[in-house]
Amino acid sequence: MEKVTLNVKGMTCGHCEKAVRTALEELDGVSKVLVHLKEGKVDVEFEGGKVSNNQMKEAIEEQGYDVV
Ligand SMILES: [Cu+2]
Repeated sequence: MEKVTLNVKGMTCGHCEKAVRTALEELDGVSKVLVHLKEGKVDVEFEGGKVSNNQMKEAIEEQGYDVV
């Protein structure tokens, strides 16, 4: 299992948190998502061969948030 912390811009409330968390959880290979709303950070645990950082970035961006 691998871990990454993504810096996500634009999350302001519980709705944003849920949108980002759900988008990531729907990706095959993602096992755990922890959103730190105030810090604008998202911890992700995932299976390295199954999902890439780029896929996570795209899933978040599709929800309208920026990964920096
Ligand atoms: Cu919001």
